[in-house]
Amino acid sequence: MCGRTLQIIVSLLVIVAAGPVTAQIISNPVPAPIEKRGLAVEVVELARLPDSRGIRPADQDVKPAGWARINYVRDLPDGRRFANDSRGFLYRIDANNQPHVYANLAETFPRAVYNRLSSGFIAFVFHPEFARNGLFYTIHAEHGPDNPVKPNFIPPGYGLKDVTHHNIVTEWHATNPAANVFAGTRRELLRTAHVVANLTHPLSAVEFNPTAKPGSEDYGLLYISGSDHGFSNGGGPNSSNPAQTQRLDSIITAMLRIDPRSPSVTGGVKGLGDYTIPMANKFAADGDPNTLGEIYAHGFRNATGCHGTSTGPCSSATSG
Ligand SMILES: [Ca+2]
Repeated sequence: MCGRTLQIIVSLLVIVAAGPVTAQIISNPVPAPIEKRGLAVEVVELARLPDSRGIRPADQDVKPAGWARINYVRDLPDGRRFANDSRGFLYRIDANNQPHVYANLAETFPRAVYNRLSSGFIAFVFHPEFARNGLFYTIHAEHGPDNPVKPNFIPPGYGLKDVTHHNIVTEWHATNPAANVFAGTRRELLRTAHVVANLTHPLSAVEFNPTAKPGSEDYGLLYISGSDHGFSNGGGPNSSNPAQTQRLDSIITAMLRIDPRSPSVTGGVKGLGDYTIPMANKFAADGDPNTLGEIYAHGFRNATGCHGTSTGPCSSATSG
């Protein structure tokens, strides 16, 4: 009896021990233990963005008491520093840490929606060759109903009548990249639709791989987000819909990697929007028209961006 019990316990231990090995689907990219080496981080107040409280009604502002709503701070190689207030302003912060409006997205996009934590003017990034080509990229969100612009992508099975919000990726072209106030043109790259009640988990990041060098495969390719467009918990009858999150004919939960140049310029393959599919992407060259070529990785609920590292072009954390 005692022997059988021991045998059962040993069998269970073997199963328990084998569990993590069989469940492991990726290798640990940082196998060595993390060592503490005495580094410390000191936080110093450098700049304060202008007070943007009250620029719109309280019910259209997710945090009306917040002085400003900063999402990103980016530095250009020429030394200029920029930060965005998601209420719709891109600021240049001068050498004395004083902010100046570089571009006014609140004025440019009157249909923008500001009532969620990630909303309004959500993200921006400069092209690695901004000094020469004057290109930078933004994400903002708009109200869907009565919007005169049609999305490039609506989740499969839904139609225009279901669309609640739009997620928009825009390319801006500064005529003079050295100018301290934006003047130039812009072009819409991609517009995707939410069909859940709230603007939950919108497109929220645009990034270039900062470690990519000119001539390398990843150079000049734009990474976008990794978002379930609220299908986990965005509210209303269309949320809590796991079937929407596991398809390769859809960008729901997908991090995208695109060549932001129009196919009319590159002569390459057009994506959902006005950009070119990089043929190095896994689903671009798989010979399957039902898998979207702009998908770089998928399965994200709400990725927090895509950051170049020494171990690869992109590392990201996802919440939830
Ligand atoms: Ca494909």
